[in-house]
Amino acid sequence: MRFFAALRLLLIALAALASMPALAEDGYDLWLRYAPVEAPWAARYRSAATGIVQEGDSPTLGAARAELVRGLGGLTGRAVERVDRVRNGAIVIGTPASSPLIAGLNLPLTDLGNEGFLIRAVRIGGRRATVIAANSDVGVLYGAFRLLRLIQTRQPIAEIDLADRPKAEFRMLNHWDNLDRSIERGYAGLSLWDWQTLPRFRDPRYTDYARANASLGINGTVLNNVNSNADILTPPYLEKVRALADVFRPYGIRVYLSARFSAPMEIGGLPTADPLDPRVRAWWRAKADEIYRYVPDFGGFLVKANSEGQPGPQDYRRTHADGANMLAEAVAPHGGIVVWRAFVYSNENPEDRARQAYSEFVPLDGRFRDNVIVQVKNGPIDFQPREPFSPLFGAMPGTPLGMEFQITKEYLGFNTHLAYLGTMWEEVLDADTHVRGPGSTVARVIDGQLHNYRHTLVAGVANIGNSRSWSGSQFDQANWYAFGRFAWDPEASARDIAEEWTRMTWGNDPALVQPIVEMMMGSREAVVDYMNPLGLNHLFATGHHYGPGPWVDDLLRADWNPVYFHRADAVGIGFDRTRTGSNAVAQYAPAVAAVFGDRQRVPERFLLWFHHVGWDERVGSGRTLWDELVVRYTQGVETVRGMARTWDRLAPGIDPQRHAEVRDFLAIQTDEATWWRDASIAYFQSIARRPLPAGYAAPAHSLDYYRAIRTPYAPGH
Ligand code: BDP
Repeated sequence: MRFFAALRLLLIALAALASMPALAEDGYDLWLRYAPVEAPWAARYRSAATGIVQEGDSPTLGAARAELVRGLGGLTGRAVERVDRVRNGAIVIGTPASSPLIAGLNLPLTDLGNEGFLIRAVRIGGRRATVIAANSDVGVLYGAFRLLRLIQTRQPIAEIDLADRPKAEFRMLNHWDNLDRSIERGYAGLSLWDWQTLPRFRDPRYTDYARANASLGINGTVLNNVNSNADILTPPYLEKVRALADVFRPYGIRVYLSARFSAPMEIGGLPTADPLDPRVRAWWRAKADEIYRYVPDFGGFLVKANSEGQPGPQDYRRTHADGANMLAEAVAPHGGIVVWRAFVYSNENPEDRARQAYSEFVPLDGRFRDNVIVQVKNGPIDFQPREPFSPLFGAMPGTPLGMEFQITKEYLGFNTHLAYLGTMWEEVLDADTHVRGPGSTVARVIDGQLHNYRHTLVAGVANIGNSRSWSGSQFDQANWYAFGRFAWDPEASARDIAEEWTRMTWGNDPALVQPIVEMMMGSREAVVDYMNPLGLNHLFATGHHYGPGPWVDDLLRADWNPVYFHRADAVGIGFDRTRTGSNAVAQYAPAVAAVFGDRQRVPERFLLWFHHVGWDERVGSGRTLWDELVVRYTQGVETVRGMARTWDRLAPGIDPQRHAEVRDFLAIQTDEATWWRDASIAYFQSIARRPLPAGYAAPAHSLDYYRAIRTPYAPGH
């Protein structure tokens, strides 16, 4: 009797343990947690993963195998080792060149390019096996990560036959990291790159960083800030850059550097940086040769020139093409590329800031060397919570244009606000430029289909630092993840990506997956609502961009002031960019311009981006514009409260440390969303001079109170 009672207790205790979420996760493992698969699936996956056959060897094949050993071991709860010959359930990895077994299978690999892969269930000598085959070792690595993802998200693999390849050639992170390890617009701690202890000490995190990127197919990383320091190009730093490149190479990741245009003067002792001066050209050629001696597969340069005070070719009355081509000529013999940013605007130029990049770059179409890519921010202004797509997309058929997304949430609540950016990027990529008729989406510009670009690029400003969770918050990991997935496939679905990430990061229980995905899918719209509804933008506090500052009107440059962007007056609010205003609409294809330029047809989400609208004019809901603004601001806060409630309910299924962090961040977000709502309503009400709609609470404080808030130590600045 006592025995059975004790047994019962033991069983209850075991059951409790089994149903308890894994303890003490802090997010370090990202979406590569490889937590054990639950019962019905475990047996299936075990029988399809009994050992790994790898013929031939290379650092990259070794990395692929190591990931499979680690991942399959964790997922199946049983050691999966390298084996010498094919047995039932073996996983065979390699290329036709490295593996006679794979060569003998005559697999259809020709269409997979250099980085694609094939995963297929086959029989080898009568035994069941799964092959991961590719034309290159890095393709095999990507295939290994894909197989693991399928298991992590509980997909059947017994009959698998899956081929995939990336749609963009360059899939690149841009780190805005400084040499003192501060990060411009970084909210996740210090830079991962510990320049002080490099090159000797290679922090194991560098390898985990590479693994995470390779799991998404990210194949390039720019190590330093676009507001760059020429010292990165000097030998002591090139030694350190080499060490990082050596760690990343097996994972298919090339290193790039942001080049300071005036470097020939600062570290080269020349009196000029004029791109047409032969001494300057010779200096850059020699510098490129030197860099390639350190890093033979160096990717090339990223350049921010003549933008926000950075030096550039226009200092010498040369064009962006002159500047880019000089650098392109220097790296061309080594197979490098130059990524030249189109984020330019000038104070002397009174033209609407939304028009300036187009005005400067379109006349240069076709004038760039063939190893130059022009990198364009998604919208015409600057990474705002919502912008229409940049009119440059579709307007430069003779110049490869790359996409620049901002993963770090400078304008969407730093690391504390839960905002899934997949929906924002999908909105931009799906937007139809109409330049070659309907269906000319931005995605098809970017992946080169539309204009047959010789190079294609998707870049993202990284949100990665040395915080334990890498991104400064659990949910910001989803943005790193989504960026990588969209870079691989610009036509991917934000919802599918959110679901994948959720399954890998939080668990496969539908009771978790469904509510978390719903939270994510609505989260960015909530930020738009409580910060910048109905097409408003750039209403942030000065410098650090933390919190609202719609009243700011005293900055040096007109187009740094929020009042420049919202143009609220006694009559109404919004920037007239139609023919009666700046006519920025004319930079879009006629079919698009006709919609954006028409007050009746413009999508409401862009209403005040393109139109100055009277406070009492009616909008889609039937309310007046003023009432609608108040409703949207309030709705944004309500959505955040709803996310917090959902999250509380999910506590039993989530490990305590990660759950608590998200819970507390949602509380911060609730406070800050309320701050945004109240401050914005207080300010706009002082101009509109209209009462709040019935049932909507007045701001908690006076306008003066909000105007007096100062936060000089806000991060990232
Ligand atoms: C702005 C950021 C600034 C960057 C700039 C850029 O506030 O820190 O240097 O973008 O992209 O949004 O160059």
